[in-house]
Amino acid sequence: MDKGKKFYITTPIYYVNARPHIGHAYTTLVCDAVARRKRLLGYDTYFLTGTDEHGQKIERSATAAATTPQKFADQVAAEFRRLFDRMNISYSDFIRTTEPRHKQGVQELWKRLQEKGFIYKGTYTGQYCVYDEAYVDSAKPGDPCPDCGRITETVSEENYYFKLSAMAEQLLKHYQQTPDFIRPETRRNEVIAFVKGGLRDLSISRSTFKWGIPVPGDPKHVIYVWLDALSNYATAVGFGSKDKDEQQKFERYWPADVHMIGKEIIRFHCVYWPAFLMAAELPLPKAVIAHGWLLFEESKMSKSRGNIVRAETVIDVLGNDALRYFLLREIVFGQDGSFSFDAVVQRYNSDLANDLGNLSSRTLTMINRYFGGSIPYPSPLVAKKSADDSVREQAQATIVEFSELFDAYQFSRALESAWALVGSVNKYLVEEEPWIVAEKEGEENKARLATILYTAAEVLRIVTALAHPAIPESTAKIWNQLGLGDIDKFNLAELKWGQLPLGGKLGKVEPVFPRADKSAIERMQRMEQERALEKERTGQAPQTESAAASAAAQSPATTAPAAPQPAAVTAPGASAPADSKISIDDFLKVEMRVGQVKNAERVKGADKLLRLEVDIGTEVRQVVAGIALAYEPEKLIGRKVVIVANLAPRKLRGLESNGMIVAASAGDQGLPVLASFLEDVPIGAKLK
Ligand code: ME8
Repeated sequence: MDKGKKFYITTPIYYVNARPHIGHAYTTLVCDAVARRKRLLGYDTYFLTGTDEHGQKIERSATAAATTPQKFADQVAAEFRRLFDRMNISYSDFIRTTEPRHKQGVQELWKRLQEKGFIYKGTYTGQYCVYDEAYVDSAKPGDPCPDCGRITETVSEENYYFKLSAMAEQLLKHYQQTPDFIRPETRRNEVIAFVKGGLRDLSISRSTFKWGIPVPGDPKHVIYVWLDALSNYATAVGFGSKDKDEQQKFERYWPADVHMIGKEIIRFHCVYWPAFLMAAELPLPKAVIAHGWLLFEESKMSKSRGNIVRAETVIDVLGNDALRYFLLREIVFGQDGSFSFDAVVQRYNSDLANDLGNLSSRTLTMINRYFGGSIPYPSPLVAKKSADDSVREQAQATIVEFSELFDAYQFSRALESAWALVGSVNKYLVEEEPWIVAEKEGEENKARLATILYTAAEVLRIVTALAHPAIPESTAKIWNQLGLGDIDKFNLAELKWGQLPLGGKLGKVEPVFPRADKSAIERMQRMEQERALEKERTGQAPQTESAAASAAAQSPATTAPAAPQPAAVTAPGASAPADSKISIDDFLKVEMRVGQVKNAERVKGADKLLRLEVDIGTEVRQVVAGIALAYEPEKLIGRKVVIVANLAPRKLRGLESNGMIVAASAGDQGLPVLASFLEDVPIGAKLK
């Protein structure tokens, strides 16, 4: 390995208030693909991911889950790590912001900022969005956060401030001089406009809660969670450490080459972070690359919206590479893109099972059958055709094109170009009909057969090498079947036509991409549904104030605690921890009404779900409820129920659910028991 070439790439560190979903998996697997390619190209690659564990949001989440913030963080951080291991993510390091190495580094950064005169004390009175852990200078009391829409909270406290206003010019100069610092261009323009609009000093400490890193010399204050979190990129590679090896590590890897993030956290990464680094006189990262959002059912996949899909669901049914290929090929990197189970299965079948899978299995099977499993010698002179040359030329061009596109983060187009080559060679095989040539006698035919199969195998090798960072597991298998050993030892920088060892013995040939049938889609949908209901029933999920609210909002299942708990019915992002009291105003936000079931039927393919039509006086609502294990649909018709009427609608199994039926959870299995009245109550009556 060339020690001179290093590459340091990071994912955001993920909040531990939410369990991982495909959105988190997306950023991480994109970074993984980039890191894998860099490693194959000979770069000394450091790939960092981890979890963001401090702050008011996490403290409240822990309180709501009746546990300590540390235990809470331990549990969710372990879930992230398990998922990334399961996804075969090749991270070099997983940092947790509660680790001593990180705390020490953050305090060191604080001291430097202080020494250089960038920190002062003042009083902050204004609005704060706990969900985004962000100050909202533009908001008045009661206003929603402009980013997430949740109601901001008024805070008034003596804080430490960072002189962000002093950095504007230096930042603008940097954006100007380093056009590649923020990518893509649209995001760069957004950031420039934001900074040109004027920067106010930033409050960088909080004193009204405890869960954070203490301010050096003033432990009544904890360091603002974004200053804490952003520093992870430096502390993970040794910033602030007293250990010599760690210091050398920092020298070696800092600055990061790429911070990969979702577009919603661009301001923190492109304004605050470089400002902190400039003030501390540390080198800036080379690039911040912001991708778009994965959408599900047309809105951003996020826990608070309740429209998440877990990566495990796709992995369980179709494998890691199916998920990776889909996300890299289908989503235009940088833009928002929709996720759907149908589309994953379609892509998997067409590109992997059909195109690459067929190329691999028929080429290798024929080499086994006609050449005893040894790579045949292409005849340089006898029985050549121009079709052979065109395939070779396309392969050579693809190596260049793929590399340029992939290195420019245009994963979809890079894969498209590799698959165009696969398409060409599949067509070549159909036209050259090696299976017919094999039946003909004579040396010339034998030579022709050798050339055709060599050409196909060489394309297979080239595509396998190029696609390895994107779909590492299946390409490692194909590489092995080609008899080439460990693909991770291959030097991708030297990839060119003609490296397939002539006479080389194939490995054991087996299908790599079994076709997925229609039931795959149903299985994934069912798994998602069941996992959501299961978590809700067993309460295994770490419940945050917004988690609890979104659990109520998200799922029509009524196997949740008996009646809506106060914490479960505050709006997402609302501030009441479960063990504290809520005001009557909070309670009144929940609109509960008496409804009458007009119609009820089972939801096809979902054991636990019923589709109900419920008359609530002013209208008839469709509600999808997880009560099928306890109630026969026919017996519900005419029954009066209690419905939470002002929940955001949610789709389940393609059906929109408009509200939640209130039920107790009873017995060992937590079966639902519908709330009801002894006296007769009119339809539409409000509960209060
Ligand atoms: O923001 N589509 O953490 P977070 C695409 N702790 N990517 C998505 C996504 C979606 N629907 N949902 C999440 C934080 N992501 C802070 C970061 S860094 C110093 C601190 C990905 O748990 C995407 O990368 O909210 C996004 O930026 C990140 O998860 C947000 O994770």
